[in-house]
Amino acid sequence: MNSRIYRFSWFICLAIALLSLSSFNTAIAADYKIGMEGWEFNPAELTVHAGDTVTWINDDDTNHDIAFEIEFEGAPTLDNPHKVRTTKQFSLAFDKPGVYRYTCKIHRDYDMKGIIKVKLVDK
Ligand SMILES: [Cu+2]
Repeated sequence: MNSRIYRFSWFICLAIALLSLSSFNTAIAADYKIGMEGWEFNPAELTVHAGDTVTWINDDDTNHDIAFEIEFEGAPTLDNPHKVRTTKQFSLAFDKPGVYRYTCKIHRDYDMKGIIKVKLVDK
């Protein structure tokens, strides 16, 4: 075999290997942001992958909180909401697939609520 062709095909193999590695890395974990603005969560519905992190940012000039309807590790619940003061933020990692409904307990009567859907990571 012509040695130049041999070296070129080896280079192509290496390039493909590096490309697949880098796309694998970007699939490991992502950080999503949800605004708290005008007494609404934006987006109100968000789909992430297991292992991703969601950060809520309070852009309102009033305090909000976050309370999940079911208990899971690290999550504030209806009995113990996490207050997110104006200009502050709160982050939570979602490790298990499922549907996670939450509300701002302070403004629950104003329908301030959201859903996080967590999917399995595609392999
Ligand atoms: Cu609120």
